[in-house]
Amino acid sequence: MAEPYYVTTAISYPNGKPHIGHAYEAIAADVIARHRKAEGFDVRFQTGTDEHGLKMAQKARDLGITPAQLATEMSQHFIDMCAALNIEYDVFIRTTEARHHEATQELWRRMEANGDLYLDRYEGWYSVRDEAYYDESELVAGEGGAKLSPQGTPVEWTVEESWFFRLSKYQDKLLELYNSSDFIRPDTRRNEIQRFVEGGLRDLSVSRTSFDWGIKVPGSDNHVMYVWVDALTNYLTGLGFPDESGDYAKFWPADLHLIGKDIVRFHTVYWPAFLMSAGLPLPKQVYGHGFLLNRGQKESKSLGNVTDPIGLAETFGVDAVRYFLLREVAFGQDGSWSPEAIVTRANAELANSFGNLAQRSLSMIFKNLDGEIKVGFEESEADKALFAAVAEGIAGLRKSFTDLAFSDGLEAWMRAVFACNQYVDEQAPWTLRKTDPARMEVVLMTLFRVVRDLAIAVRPVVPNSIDKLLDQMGIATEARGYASLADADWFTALAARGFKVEKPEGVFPRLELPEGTE
Ligand code: ME8
Repeated sequence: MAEPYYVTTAISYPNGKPHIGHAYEAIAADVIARHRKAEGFDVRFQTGTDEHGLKMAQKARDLGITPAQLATEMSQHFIDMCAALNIEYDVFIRTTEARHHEATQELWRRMEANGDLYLDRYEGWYSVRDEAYYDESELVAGEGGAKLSPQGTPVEWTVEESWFFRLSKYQDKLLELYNSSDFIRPDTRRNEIQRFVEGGLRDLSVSRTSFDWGIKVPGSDNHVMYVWVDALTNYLTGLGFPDESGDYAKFWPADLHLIGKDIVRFHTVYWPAFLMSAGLPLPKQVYGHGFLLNRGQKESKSLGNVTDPIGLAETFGVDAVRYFLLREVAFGQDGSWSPEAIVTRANAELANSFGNLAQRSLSMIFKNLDGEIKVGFEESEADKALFAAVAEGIAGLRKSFTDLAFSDGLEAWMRAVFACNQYVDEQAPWTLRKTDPARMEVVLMTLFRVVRDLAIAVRPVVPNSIDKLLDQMGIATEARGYASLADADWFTALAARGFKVEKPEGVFPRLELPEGTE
């Protein structure tokens, strides 16, 4: 039976439309899910929206609608974004769903049963924008001496009765977790969190009484849970928890929570502590990716540089955007995008290198061999060397993708593409056509085989385009996973069933900068 693999994104606050950061995270998670599927895993991929909390309540009040209306309207934009970006999730969770209230209340009861929840009075700083409590010592001075959170957001002094979670009790266990596993990646984030926890943990305020847009605390009706207790539990809800059979039994603990660097503390301090308290297994890994900037600047409403990811996919094509984001940014670090950078990268690597290789290989087979697949010839040293170079590139891609080093993986793949283009130039099949037609056949068939292999390898990143290409090459949908790379018979089987290459159509168009780009 296939090994299960469970990957999640953060669930987004639908207090506005999705931005490029949401798109980036969804695309990265989607590539991880597709890569694991191609490797043969039984994959579960979950994303969704985080609909409670003060931030949502305040935004709805500003707009003069209810938080439920805001959540429903805005959540749809995230669903639409996923469709536009070809994000193949299994579950899209909304935290306002009844099943999620049930799961979260059950987690609460288990933490309470373990003696980790007590009622007290909270007095301290809260940032609505971060939905986070901060210590006085963590605050920084803003303009005119205003107190700001370490993320630069406004904080307000809050005093209210609150339930507390005994976070302090988990300090040693958390440090042990960080030291004994790859729980937090990359290392920079691990070090950051380790220092924070070593500095000492205070008990955490986990309920609020000053507003009611949230999940009710069991047996304490005037309290709603702190939105992060609610939000983090989504990862269990989507598997059917508190029912611990079925999907939960199969997929929990999660293999990977993919999130951005600003919410690592919630996922690597609070979340494992809640789970330890409730006696549930911990996720295997939390990866905090970097931020995506617009020409080096954070996108914000006040700068007027907020990008609509759906528009981006419409302008450049979804696969060019997906490829660009994973190729350009060293995963884990911050990265920048611009229209020029997308166009340059997509044209150089997708259109001119791989696209051109595929297009000219198929065209020559169509024109010179009447589209026929030929078998039963001797490979020369040059052919063998090319197969080896391609196998090496693909092995590099697979290893790097498993390690979430997407840019390295695509670079290894590109090296193999370059080797193929060099082979075409050196073998010059257009000359062989006149001088040695038998050798030309071998060269063209070698190209057909390596193009198919390279296409399968990069399919998780640019699935639409690759599927169009593989359709033209007669490769069945179920033969597009990495296992097919090891199938020694595919090529003779294709010839045996009389498959012929038709006049090919390019699948990676050359892009132009949209008019009006500065
Ligand atoms: O934090 N570049 O929601 P969110 C890359 N609801 N990633 C970015 C980014 C950027 N410029 N801006 C934000 C929340 N992100 C919570 C999560 S999970 C149980 C609850 C990432 O809508 C951010 O780091 O503010 C997070 O992983 C995701 O987008 C959603 O952010």
